Amino acid sequence: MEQTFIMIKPDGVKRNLIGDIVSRFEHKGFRLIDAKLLNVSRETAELHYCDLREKPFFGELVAFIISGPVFAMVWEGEHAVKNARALIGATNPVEASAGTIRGDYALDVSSNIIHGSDSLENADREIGLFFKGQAAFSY
Ligand code: RTP
Repeated sequence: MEQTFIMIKPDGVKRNLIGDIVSRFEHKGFRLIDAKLLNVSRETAELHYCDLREKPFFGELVAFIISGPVFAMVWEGEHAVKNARALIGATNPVEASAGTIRGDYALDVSSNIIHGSDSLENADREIGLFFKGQAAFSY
C-alpha cells in the first residue's frame, strides 16, 4: 500500500478549501494517515522544491509557499501517488480537466491550490521532511 504527501497551499487554505479537498480524498477511497496546519519555513520550502531550484520561478514559488499556512497531509491507498495526481489535475489549471481540484478551483499556475508528490521516492522524502518520518497512524 502506498502513501503520498499532499499539501494544500496558502491560496487553498485562505479560500477555505480544506474541507472540500479532504472530502474528495476520502470519497475516492484514500485513508488519512496524518495531517497538520503549519507555517512552512524558508529552509523547508527550499528543500521541498529542491528539484526546481534552477527554474526562473523558484524564488516566487518559495515566497508563495511561506506566505501563509499550508495544510499538510499523508494519504494512503492503492497507487496513492498516481491516484492523487489524477484527483489534483494538471499543474497548469488551464490544462486541468473539470472535475479535478485544479480544474475546478484554480486559474493560474502560480496559485494552483495543492501539491501532490510526483513519485514514490519523492513521497517518502516529503513525508520525512514534513512529518519527520513515516506517518504514525494505520487503520
Ligand atoms: P506540485 O509540485 O506543486 O504538486 O506541482 P507539480 O508537480 O504539478 O509541478 P512542478 O513542475 O513540480 O512545479 C511545482 C509548482 O511550481 C509552480 N510553477 N510555476 N510560473 C511557472 O511557470 C510555474 N511553473 C510551475 C506551480 O505552483 C507548481 O505546482
